Amino acid sequence: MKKIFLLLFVLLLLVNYSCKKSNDNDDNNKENVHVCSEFKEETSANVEELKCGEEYEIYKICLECGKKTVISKETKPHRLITVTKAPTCGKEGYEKRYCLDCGHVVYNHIIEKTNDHDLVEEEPTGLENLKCGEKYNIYNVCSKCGEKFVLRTETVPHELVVERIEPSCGKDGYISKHCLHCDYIEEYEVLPKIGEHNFVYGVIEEPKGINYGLVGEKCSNCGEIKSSTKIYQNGHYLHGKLSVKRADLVDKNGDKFQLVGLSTHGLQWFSKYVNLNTFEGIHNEFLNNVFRLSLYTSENGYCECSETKKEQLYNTVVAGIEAATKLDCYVIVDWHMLGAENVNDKNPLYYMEEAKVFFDKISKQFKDYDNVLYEIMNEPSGSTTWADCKKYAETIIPIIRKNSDGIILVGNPKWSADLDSVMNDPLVGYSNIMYTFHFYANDSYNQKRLTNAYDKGFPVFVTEHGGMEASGDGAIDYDSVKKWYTEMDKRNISYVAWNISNSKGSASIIKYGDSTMTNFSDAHLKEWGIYYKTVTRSRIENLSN
Ligand code: IDC
Repeated sequence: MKKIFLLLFVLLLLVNYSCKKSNDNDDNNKENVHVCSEFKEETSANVEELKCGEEYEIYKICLECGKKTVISKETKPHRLITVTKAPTCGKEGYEKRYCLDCGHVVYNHIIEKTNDHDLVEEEPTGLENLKCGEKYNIYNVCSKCGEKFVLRTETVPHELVVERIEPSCGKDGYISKHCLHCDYIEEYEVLPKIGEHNFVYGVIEEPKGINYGLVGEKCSNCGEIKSSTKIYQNGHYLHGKLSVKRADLVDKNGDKFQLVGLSTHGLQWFSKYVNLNTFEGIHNEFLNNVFRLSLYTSENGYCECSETKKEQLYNTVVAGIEAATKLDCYVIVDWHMLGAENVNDKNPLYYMEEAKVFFDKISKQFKDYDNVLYEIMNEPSGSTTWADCKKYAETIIPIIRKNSDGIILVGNPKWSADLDSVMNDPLVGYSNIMYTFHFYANDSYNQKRLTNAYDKGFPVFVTEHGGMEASGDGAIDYDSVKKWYTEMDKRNISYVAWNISNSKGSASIIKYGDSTMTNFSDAHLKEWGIYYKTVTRSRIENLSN
């Protein structure tokens, strides 16, 4: 630029000089010699519109004569700028000089990337989709630029486990070290079989306290268990066939033995509770060792229903015996004559023909079951005398005895609460006979009648009782019922509570309307059920002490 100004200055001097020179001549040539003195400047093109590098001239034009004199020749210059972009670890930078107008690049220096990555090893993902032996890469990833670099290649390993199957009789065992995920086996060793099985039936595990034990077939060589069932301290497996020794019920070893349990309600109404699952649910909670099956004779019961219904009722008794047996329990088949609606049924003689057929059939069918007890008349009442009961008993007992030596439970007048009349004229000539006694603790039953009978050597069995009124309803008289339990327990007298059902009345253990079939936890039970559970459980809990 300076140069251009200097040039312009010199040119101006020269022009001035030439104009002066002309002026000098003016004296001689005054009229026709013009001297340029005022000028304007112009360019040969609009510089704004020119492209970089295009040339133009600057003129000086005399304002008087219009004489155009070139002052200078110019070139439109670039408008150059320099931009820089710093490099990063993964990307080059640059310094670039170029023209803002035409884009002409003067230079573009690439600046090397810095390569100072901040590398972090990446956790491999998706390994679960790979098979053993497949390869996968572990990457390093730059936390700044995200660039990934293979760090190493790895192989999906086997997950080895050692499995040991003991040899048994007739079957090799093995130790195998193999992969959990594929067929790869690293080591395999055969453990040769140990002779042949020798299954022996017996106790596999003793019951302890309220915990059950196991009985079944176990191989004496290898210990393999083929089949097993639960047994209980108070159960049939350990106590076996029962018999009567003077006033006492005794077990197979001749030891005093008490049955404590629950009765069903009338099977014509509540057969739904007579099945293995329900009995098991009851048994799990109550730890009872006896169930009583109440086969009502009247009220649409066994003697007052269609043949089809009769067969169903019989099958319900069978199902009840089978279920109780599977649960290591004893079971009472109760000919539940009652006369609640049919007054004739207050006397056992009324349906004696039916009783003969029934007891013959059932005792024959279960002649090999020594856990079945036969209660041949529930509650004679009204005008029924002990003589009537005795006559009936003397008819039925021999029928049962043809098939079974099991315990036979004999009822008596006044709803089986009249043991005095029994004692005056007992049955003679039969073994394993017990007399029943029923009481409802919130009514005036004479406890002495029961305790006296026992104390005088009469075998008695409370096949039905309740803590409430004899109606099967009303409040539980705890003071009274506890006294009954104390007296009975003192004397090894067995007892069964009325009843497993959800019917109305405080005597049924399941809440009215509750539909539970297998869960007999307290939430499903009435006050009576909850309380009686503590009574029955304490029986077996005490056994363990
Ligand atoms: C009751 C039932 C009741 C039924 C009635 C008549 O709880 O739902 O309507 O029998 O069938 C007995 C009887 C027994 C009675 C029970 C309670 O053996 O069948 O059950 N009870 O009244 N003797 C004394 C009381």
